[in-house]
Amino acid sequence: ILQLIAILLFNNTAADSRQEACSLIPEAWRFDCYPERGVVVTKELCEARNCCFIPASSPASSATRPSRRNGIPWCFYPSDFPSYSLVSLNDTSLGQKGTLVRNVKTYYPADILTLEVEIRYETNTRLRITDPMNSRFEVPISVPTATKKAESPDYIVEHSKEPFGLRVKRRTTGRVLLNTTVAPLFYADQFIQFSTSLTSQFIYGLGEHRSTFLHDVHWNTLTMWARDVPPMEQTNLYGVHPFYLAMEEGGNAHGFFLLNSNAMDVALQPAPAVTWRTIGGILDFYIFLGPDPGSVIEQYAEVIGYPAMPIYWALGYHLCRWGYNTSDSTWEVVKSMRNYGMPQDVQWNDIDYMDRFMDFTFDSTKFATLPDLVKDLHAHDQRYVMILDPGISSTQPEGSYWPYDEGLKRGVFIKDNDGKTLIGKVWPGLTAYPDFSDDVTHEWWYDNLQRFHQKVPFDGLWIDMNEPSNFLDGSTNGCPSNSLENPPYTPGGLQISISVSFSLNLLRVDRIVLFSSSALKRIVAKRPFVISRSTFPSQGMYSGHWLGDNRSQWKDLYTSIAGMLTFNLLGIPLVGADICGFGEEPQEEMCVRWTQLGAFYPFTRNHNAIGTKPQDPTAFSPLARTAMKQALLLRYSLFPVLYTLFHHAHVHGHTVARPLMFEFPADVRTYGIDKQFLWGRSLLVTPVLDPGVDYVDGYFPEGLWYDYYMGDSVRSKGEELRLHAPLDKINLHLREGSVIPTQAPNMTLWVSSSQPLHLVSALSDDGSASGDLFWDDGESIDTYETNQYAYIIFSVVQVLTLNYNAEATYITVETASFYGVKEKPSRVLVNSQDAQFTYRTNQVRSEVMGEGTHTQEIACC
Ligand code: MIG
Repeated sequence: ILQLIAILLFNNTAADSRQEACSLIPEAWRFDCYPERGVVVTKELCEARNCCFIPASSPASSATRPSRRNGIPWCFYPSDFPSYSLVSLNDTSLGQKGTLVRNVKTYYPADILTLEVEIRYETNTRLRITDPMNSRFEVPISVPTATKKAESPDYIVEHSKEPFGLRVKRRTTGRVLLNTTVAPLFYADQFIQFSTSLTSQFIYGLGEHRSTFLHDVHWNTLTMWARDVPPMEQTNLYGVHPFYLAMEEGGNAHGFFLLNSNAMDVALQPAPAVTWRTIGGILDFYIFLGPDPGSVIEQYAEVIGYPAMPIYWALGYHLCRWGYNTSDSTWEVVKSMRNYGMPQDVQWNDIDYMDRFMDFTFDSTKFATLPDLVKDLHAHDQRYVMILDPGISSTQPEGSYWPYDEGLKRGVFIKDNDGKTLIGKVWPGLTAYPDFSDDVTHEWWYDNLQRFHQKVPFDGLWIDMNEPSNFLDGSTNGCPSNSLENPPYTPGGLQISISVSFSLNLLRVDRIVLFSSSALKRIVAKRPFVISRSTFPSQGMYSGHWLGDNRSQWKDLYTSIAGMLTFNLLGIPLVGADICGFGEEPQEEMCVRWTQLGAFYPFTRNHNAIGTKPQDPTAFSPLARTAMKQALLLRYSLFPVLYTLFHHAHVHGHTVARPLMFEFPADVRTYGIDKQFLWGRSLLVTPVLDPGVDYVDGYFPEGLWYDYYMGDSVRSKGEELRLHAPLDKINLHLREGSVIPTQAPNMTLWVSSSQPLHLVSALSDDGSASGDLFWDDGESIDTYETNQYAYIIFSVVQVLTLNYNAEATYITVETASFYGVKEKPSRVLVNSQDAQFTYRTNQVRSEVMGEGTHTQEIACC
């Protein structure tokens, strides 16, 4: 009996001291030991995992979980939870390689007890940490390979042996950018998990989600698994981007990229810290040292690939809707746009052009005039884009539908576990899914496109439903029953069909986009234009993206800015939301405001769902129409600026639509801004996002800003300013020190881009300014790479000089404005010749024109 009492007492004491150790862990630092959703975690369940169980004191602010476990986990790892130990570490030519061993199994099946870890010092600003076992699935995107260790890295890597953990520090500041010792490492066959502290609560990226630009770290779990679902908060959407950008003190920034395409959760908590939880693949991640936000994105682009240089008309206005119903009614809209002098470069068709929704067909009755419509568009320097879905109808009588027959013959379709073609269901009914990981499929896809192009000479492609979407669960045979279908842990706790059929999702790289892009290159022999709904890192090299099925609501107008900025971080700058909203019907005022904002989406398309009223610009009152036209003309006049920004995205990995914090990283007040943004470094856009107002409040970082239209200056101390914003105006400001090239707008970019330039210089206090222009034929492939372009640097130091990389006599300057000129100059000289000019407060506008003059110098003020 005594013995028994002693044992009980002893046990109690052990339990007490354990409980005490558990309670010492601050709530913000509790790492969830029971992330499975939909389970009510009891003390018993929790303790069966050897974790701490403490009901949390208060619910968290952002409730991301059902039941009482919202926010702060009640079941969390104790500090001595078993993990891996580092048993050896050796130097390699690139860094180090170590062996990790776990002695105690976890509660997930198939723990991998011995691991290798390789630390590669790839460049001075890029560190890669990977597990080089190679026997597991790796994402098939090509990344640069380093051959020798970086000589003077901006980072220091430290490790702890028992339990194993890594710490990465910024050399200059000592700031810890990564610290995996905060929670145990898991590496089971279908459950890989690690955590790290974050440098601050300022974390961005992690697409695709509908959220504010700045993520909330208050117990906010972001799930990643490509899925066809309209944009809603707290759920995984069309694309997968396991990349974040994080701010440090003093305006430094770094990036983190997990190269893994399996379904995963990324759990943010207020410590601040993040937990990565994926159900397959390997551990393979990068850290980019920046040190400013822009260079982080450049370094990320270097790994995933630089965005494509778009064909010029990609930057024009696109008009689309689902439910035009006939080619004639599509044509009517095009004509009506022309009648009103409304800029439009591209007309689109949704699935209604197809014969019973089958790819590579068109409805021979309702869309009988489609080929003529396309011909007419081309005659007006306009372009045509139509939709394609990956699912191929599998139920047509043999001999009547070439894409399926031929696909079967060539064996391009994904098979189920029994080796039969896997059949799902999409718009055309039952469908087979091409296996886009296979090169045979590449040729088959090209053949289909090429054959269709002979009937309808389309110019670009819109790829929808490529998550891939399936209206069935799994297939006509349901889902197979295996461990892939029933993983021990399901990210997001969602019903996510992890069917073998969806190996495409496991591969994740949207090769349908790659194939479409390369086929287009062969068929039209110009820069391919592809817009895709589903995306993965590296896809910016081939396509742009629209933000999916939003609604005609003010809130959607607002969240589109965050979506656009996030995709600019993710290497897909050619992005925009459906202007005026896809679902529901917009009020006129909202559609005007949306068209104004949309004029500054890098990709600007008005698109609308079936069964809703027309919402193209011509469908509204004369007042609204005029305001929309003005916004579109403004965009067209800024085309040289936008085009040049895309050049920098393509060559350097720069963002096009840019968050304010990228230009003002030292100003913490810019960190959360997602109601305003910049084009490049110098154009500040402040749209109206609310109904019934004729003003807008915007934040102006410290400095001198000029009203784009009038040239009036505002000097800001770094403050919010109220701006006048009547219905027909979107506020646009030029940052001091910039020179931008503009053109007289027209109804197509083909016409307007041949106009001479008007240069606008916004002078700093000391009278200086600079800017640039990239110019080429707008459509040939690889003009930069083959040196077929002009590049001009504008700089004002008393005199505006134009520095050409090559003889570019075809670029002419017609006028030049100078904002910030305090007194009327006595003369303005162009190439040393007196030129005509006008002066009004603060502003000189000078005529430059002279037939065939090659402007080199404007001496103004
Ligand atoms: O199941 O093609 O996001 O833009 O209009 C819906 C019809 C399929 C979804 C796309 C949307 C498109 C619609 N598509």
